[in-house]
Amino acid sequence: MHFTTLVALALGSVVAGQNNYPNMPVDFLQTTNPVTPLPQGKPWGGATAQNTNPYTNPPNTGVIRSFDFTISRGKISPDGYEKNALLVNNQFPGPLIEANWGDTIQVTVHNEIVGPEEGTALHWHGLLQHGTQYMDGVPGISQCPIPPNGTFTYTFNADLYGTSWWHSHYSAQYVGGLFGPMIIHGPSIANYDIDVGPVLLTDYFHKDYYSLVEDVVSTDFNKVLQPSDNNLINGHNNFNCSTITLNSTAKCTSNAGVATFQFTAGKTHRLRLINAGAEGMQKFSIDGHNLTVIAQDFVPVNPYDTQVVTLGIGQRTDVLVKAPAGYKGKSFTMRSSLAGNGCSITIQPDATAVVYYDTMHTPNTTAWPAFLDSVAHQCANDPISITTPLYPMKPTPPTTTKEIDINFAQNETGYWLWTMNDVSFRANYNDPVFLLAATGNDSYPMDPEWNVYNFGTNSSIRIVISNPGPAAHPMHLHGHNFYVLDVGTGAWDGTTIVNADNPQRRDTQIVPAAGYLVIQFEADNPGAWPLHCHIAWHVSAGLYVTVLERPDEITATKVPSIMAQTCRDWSAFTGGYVIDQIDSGL
Ligand SMILES: *[C@@H]1O[C@H](CO)[C@@H](O)[C@H](O)[C@H]1NC(C)=O
Ligand SMILES: *[C@@H]1O[C@H](CO)[C@@H](O)[C@H](O)[C@H]1NC(C)=O
Ligand SMILES: *[C@@H]1O[C@H](CO)[C@@H](O)[C@H](O)[C@H]1NC(C)=O
Ligand SMILES: *[C@@H]1O[C@H](CO)[C@@H](O)[C@H](O)[C@H]1NC(C)=O
Ligand SMILES: *[C@@H]1O[C@H](CO)[C@@H](O)[C@H](O)[C@H]1NC(C)=O
Ligand SMILES: *[C@@H]1O[C@H](CO)[C@@H](O)[C@H](O)[C@H]1NC(C)=O
Ligand SMILES: *[C@@H]1O[C@H](CO)[C@@H](O)[C@H](O)[C@H]1NC(C)=O
Ligand SMILES: *[C@@H]1O[C@H](CO)[C@@H](O)[C@H](O)[C@H]1NC(C)=O
Ligand SMILES: [Cu+2]
Repeated sequence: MHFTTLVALALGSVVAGQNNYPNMPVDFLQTTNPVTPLPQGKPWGGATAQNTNPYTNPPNTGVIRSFDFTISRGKISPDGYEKNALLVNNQFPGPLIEANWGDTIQVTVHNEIVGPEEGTALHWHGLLQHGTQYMDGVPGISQCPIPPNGTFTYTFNADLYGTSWWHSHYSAQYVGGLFGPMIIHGPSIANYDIDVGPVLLTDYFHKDYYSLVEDVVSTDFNKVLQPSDNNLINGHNNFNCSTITLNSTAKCTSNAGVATFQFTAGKTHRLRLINAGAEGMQKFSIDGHNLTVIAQDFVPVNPYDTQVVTLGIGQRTDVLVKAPAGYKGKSFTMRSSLAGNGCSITIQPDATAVVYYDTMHTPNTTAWPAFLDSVAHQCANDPISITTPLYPMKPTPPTTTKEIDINFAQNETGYWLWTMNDVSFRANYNDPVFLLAATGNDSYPMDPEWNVYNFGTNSSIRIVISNPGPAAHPMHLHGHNFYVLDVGTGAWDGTTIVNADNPQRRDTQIVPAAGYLVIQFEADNPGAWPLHCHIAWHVSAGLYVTVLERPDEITATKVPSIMAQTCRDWSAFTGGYVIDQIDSGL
């Protein structure tokens, strides 16, 4: 046994925590403060969130933001329990990527994963990758994996602005630690004084990701449901080591510490909430403070007030927090809890952090009743009727409508798998769908397991997702912000469009249990775009389709030779090494 005495474990205890992502570096401009324009500053000129279509007019600054990512194995103990992880530059969570709208982001990735070796690929969640799909980072779709000892440089435009994250899309590697926040500064969407930066909300597992995937993709139904062990805010939370059995080599410390955030009384703060977790739906709140929602995913919205924000995995919500002048000297509990009511599977659902003014001390504040109620009962996003994007867009009738049903069943060899229209997806890392399409090879064998939906030259695509089962799913589409036309329980009535003149747009939306989700998007981005559940275990077990959009125009993409070279390198690696692809691959 090895664990230290339990001190300061009570809710809201203040121990040696920290925020990994303090306020923005100075070379990134606060758009709310008038400053002397610099070459890299305010490149969007007179563009505002209200007057500029973000999908047709991204600026081009000519500025390159370079990052160097070395991926390796390492040990971490963010909640006091030591475990093996996959890390970028030995950091957990991974480094912040930060740029201005219109900059070019360049990330050079070195795959130094050994013991055992694994391929990898990094995805930049929510960016459109218009004309650069080969940089989308999805193995078996947009690239071959980066082989062990390989180096690959991602180069892409910061084509939308706001809050997001990057993560590995290779199996469930990101659950093992390969993820981090991404901030793209753009035109002002609201007035605030202080950008507090990213607030990562992540359910947390003590087992390594690989053994979790082995359990989750299983013939044994009892293994499919793997509870998370803890919940973290910016990679911190306390854990009570006495609640688990520890062997002689295990290391566990009970008072690891919580994240802390310094606020200024009388000022308005911007928090960038990100659910970068594996399985759980997060409910976020700060005792004694109201939240004003100003953006959902990469879409600025007309502000609305709330005391609790719901985030499915992959979703982001930017909130403003106005700090009353009278809060000087006080401390408050920040909370993120995994939604109950069958919505998340967890042993320890509650993450806390401390919001303090001037001097930090142990908060003794109580949660909003609305927060407790939402944690207990609301297994869905806020009603979409509440939100309208700042830049209004009205969808036209679609040229095609596809219905897709989600299901969960055993395949012929007894594995419990998720299906979309009865097919459980499985990637072929050696034959990325987009790269095949880009070579104009329309004779390639379209493996039914790739679950490709060819939408031809359709200009507007509607997808009606039916989810009869008992689990909610955060559905994410690459390459687009989709319109959310309707969402709810039961079946869609076939006509209702909520806020028809300006429906919600975002890149991830929760389809509730025993419910439906109707999305629509313009086919303005030729490519082979993943549409999948962002619960790591569900996409591992096949809850995935590829939207093949304007395949005739994909051939115009000038694919750099590094893509073919990476496939040759991957093929050379797999030639001498049998890849144990224990899941769908994504
Ligand atoms: C990667 O490099 C290490 C150290 O140089 C070497 O031991 C290993 O065999 C290499 N792996 C591959 C797949 O080339
Ligand atoms: C930690 O867990 C043990 C065992 O369940 C329990 O007895 C103890 O009260 C817990 N400590 C705290 C501070 O919650
Ligand atoms: C002890 O626990 C640690 C961490 O959970 C694990 O990595 C290790 O394999 C275990 N050792 C034994 C002998 O079971
Ligand atoms: C929160 O909002 C309510 C309703 O608008 C208001 O009465 C209250 O004063 C606000 N509280 C704080 C701390 O801003
Ligand atoms: C916390 O506040 C409650 C009432 O608000 C009070 O009863 C309790 O004594 C306080 N606890 C501490 C440790 O200050
Ligand atoms: C069932 O799924 C498992 C896990 O993906 C796979 O290994 C197996 O080949 C599948 N069986 C059949 C008959 O497709
Ligand atoms: C098309 O791709 C398939 C699968 O990689 C390959 O077998 C076939 O030779 C290709 N056809 C042409 C004409 O390149
Ligand atoms: C539109 O998409 C449907 C699939 O939903 C497809 O069958 C049809 O061929 C497409 N139409 C055109 C003109 O490409
Ligand atoms: Cu799911």
